[in-house]
Amino acid sequence: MKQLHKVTTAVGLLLALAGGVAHAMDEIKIGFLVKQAEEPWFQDEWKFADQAAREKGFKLVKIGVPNGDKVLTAIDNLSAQHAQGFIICAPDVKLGSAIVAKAAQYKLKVMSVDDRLVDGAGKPIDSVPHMGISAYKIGEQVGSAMAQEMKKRGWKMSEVGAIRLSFDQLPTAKDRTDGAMAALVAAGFPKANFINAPQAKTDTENAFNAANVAITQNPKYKHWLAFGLNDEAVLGAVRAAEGRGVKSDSIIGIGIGGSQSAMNEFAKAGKTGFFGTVLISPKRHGYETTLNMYQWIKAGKSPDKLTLTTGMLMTRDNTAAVRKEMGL
Ligand code: FCA
Repeated sequence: MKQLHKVTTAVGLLLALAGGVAHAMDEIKIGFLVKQAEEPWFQDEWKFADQAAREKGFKLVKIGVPNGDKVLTAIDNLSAQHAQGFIICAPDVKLGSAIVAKAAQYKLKVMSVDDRLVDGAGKPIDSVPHMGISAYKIGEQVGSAMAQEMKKRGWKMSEVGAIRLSFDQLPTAKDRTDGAMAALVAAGFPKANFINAPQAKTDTENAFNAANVAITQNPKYKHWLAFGLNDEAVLGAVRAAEGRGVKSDSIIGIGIGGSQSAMNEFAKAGKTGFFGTVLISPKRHGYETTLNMYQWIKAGKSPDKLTLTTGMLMTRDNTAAVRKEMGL
């Protein structure tokens, strides 16, 4: 009898364990991989992705992937943890084919966010659903807003240098700055007054260094414009201008993003050269992409192939209203 009891207990234990394993395998697990985890934009994306996970009861695995090695290890880890899919903003869009191959090897679904993956020939990989921003159009919003503010301040355009913080190896970055230049030119800004300032990486420090060179080499300008792919780029340029003695009313910097980096700047007691930003939606990019992935895994409903989100100009005068209108 005692023996039989032991056996039934052991069998019961085994069944419970097997059930637990089966449950862990059934559980929906989604990775969210971002290239620059320290950047407030990506923190916000993660925050909204977490919200989706809480609401739907799935597990979200957040991993920072600052380089190609980290990307490949992260995908290995996701597979080992029995995840079924992941969303990625890659540190280099040219990793596209490698990412797609690795995901296929493990039967993981993959979606990209912000930066669209490209193949060996530099062509966007259509088979990977993507959510990005309408880069050129948002760039035009930046350029038009600069032109308008420049006119309001009564600047002579011939005396203004426009620093283009560039990161042309990333298509969305190039489209953003191209859009800004086109809008400025359309408003009568002289093409010769653009100064290209290439960034080695898309963060404030690299933008600072690039802008510093641009300003030092162009002492003839009285006033400055600064634009780039994100708020960090423009903040770098604004800090560099301050360092070179440019007063805040002699520079108009307009970024793209609108997360904490911009909010901190607007919260400062005195106005700085960071005049505004085009607010984009971390909620759509974090919450919606994750939810799309969840429905893809759970119900086989594949996400739209391409979604491009819009933005709204935000300055220190209308921060609360614009954030509200964007649902933030
Ligand atoms: C790119 C930029 C980020 C953010 C995002 C929407 O990934 O590097 O700063 O602007 O697009």
